[in-house]
Amino acid sequence: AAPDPGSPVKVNQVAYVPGLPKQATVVSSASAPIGWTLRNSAGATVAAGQTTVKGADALSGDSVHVVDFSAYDTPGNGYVLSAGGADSYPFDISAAPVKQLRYDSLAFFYHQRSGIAIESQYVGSRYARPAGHVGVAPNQGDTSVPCRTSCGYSLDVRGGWYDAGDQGKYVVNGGIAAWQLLNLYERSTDRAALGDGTLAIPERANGVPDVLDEARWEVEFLLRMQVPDGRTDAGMVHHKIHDENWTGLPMRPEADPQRRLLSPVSTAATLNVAAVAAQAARIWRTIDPAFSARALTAAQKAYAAAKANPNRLASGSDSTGGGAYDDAVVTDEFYWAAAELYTTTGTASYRADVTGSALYKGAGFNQRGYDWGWVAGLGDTTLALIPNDLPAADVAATRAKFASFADGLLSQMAGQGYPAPNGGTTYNWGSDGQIANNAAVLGLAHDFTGLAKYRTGAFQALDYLLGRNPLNQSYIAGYGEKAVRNVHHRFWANQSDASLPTAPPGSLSGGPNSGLQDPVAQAQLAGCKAQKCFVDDIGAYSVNEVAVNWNSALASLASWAAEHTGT
Ligand code: 9MR
Repeated sequence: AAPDPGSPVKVNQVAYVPGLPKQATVVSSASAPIGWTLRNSAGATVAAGQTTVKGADALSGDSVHVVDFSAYDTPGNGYVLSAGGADSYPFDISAAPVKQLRYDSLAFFYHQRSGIAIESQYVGSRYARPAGHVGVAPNQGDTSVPCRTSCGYSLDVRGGWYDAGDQGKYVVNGGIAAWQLLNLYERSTDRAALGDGTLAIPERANGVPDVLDEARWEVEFLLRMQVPDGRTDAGMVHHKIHDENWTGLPMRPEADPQRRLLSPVSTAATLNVAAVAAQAARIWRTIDPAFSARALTAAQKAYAAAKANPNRLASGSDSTGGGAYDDAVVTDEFYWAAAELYTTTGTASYRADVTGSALYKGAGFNQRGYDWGWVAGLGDTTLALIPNDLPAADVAATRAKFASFADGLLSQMAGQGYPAPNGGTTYNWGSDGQIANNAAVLGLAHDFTGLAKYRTGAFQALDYLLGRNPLNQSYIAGYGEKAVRNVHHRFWANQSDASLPTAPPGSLSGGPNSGLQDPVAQAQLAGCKAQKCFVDDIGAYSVNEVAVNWNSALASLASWAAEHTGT
């Protein structure tokens, strides 16, 4: 059976932000406006009005009306919106939850750490677990990992973050996630809010901003994936490391008995490390000069190796025991890596590679936004944000692309009953991650232009993720009355084993996927409209997994939103 769509009155179940637009969607086939009321927690009606008829909505198949209660702006808890005889879930008018979401979305990464005990003093006893994959039986990794196809060496690739609900570690995905954490720090207007002591992690009193400590956990792993000097392919980077065969579910990380193997090097992974290590080199220049220098050396070696090996594509059939993350086009990776190296070093050869790229001046965005397989927008973001010596007109042209991409998103959203910045009438695997990423671009467009419409669009995306959608589903664990619980995860597997926890607060589900690429989704969701192709079931991995690159997108959006509440 398809999931229950719940009340016809769909709201952001968590909070609308004071001073910003507040809209909800009502499922109704009435051809004329209907009345709505807003009640406070004492049951008193504090606002009332008429809906706007929107009609048939392609992404949901619903007939919808829109409620705009922006004029009511009194902070408080437990508001309920009613229309057509039905009540919404209760919600707040408050900036506090979005500020908390910044921290909870970042906390996800400590939970996902490999190679270190997750301690109850930071996460509580339910989420604590011993270190995974440090060579302690039954684990067979990750301290001396051989290659899947023989390479004559083993690497110590401990650490980093587990990718998702599986325990693989994939360079192209971990790299963009680390980049987003570093980028949200680079672009923050309130770095004190990201400083030391702001996250519950072991490094919370080391004098370094915690978001940087968290990202460094992954960067150190990425550097370990590089082929050492003196070996064939020195400087290139292995695409990924994961189990020889898929493990069952549940499977605590420390209990995983599978052999762990390195996949071959790839040009994409090599350029990904070049980009992220170059970004790290500039961020740690004064914080830790030795780490900065080590990162820069690795980045430059990686870039040179990739230029010498421009066509080492990861195999699409290397998907036993882990995802393939194959990518046939690496011009975007070359552009991104050159942009980071140039921004960090100012070196003429990197500059020439940036300005000579067909992607230069912001041809970088497409429907995939910031995606592990399409990274040009990451290069654009750095060139648009971080001071460099490029002509001012070129920087302006790059910035203008953010606004034009954002305009396209806003015009799509204007036609939708449940506005979400995701192009097309089908939704892809990880649509929630794409929505968060595109919303973060709306945020940048706002910052570059000062235009309020982009800020409105970015907050509307949060409304969608927090419940203003056809299934009344909050896709962020711990946020909202009907929040995801049973994400596809080997440790947060409460649905399979009651002794294990559900997903911790701030974890973002992958979200609706028209492709229905798992048996549970296929059995329950056949024929679904894009925004309804979702079920909160642990077996439904193509719609309800979590992943570092989706949570980094959410963290980027939440960090921006926390700084744009105006309160
Ligand atoms: O996010 C990935 C998505 O873009 C692909 O379409 C999908 C199928 O190849 O794989 C997704 O990544 C998964 C990876 O392969 C294995 N770990 C979990 C990832 C998130 O579901």
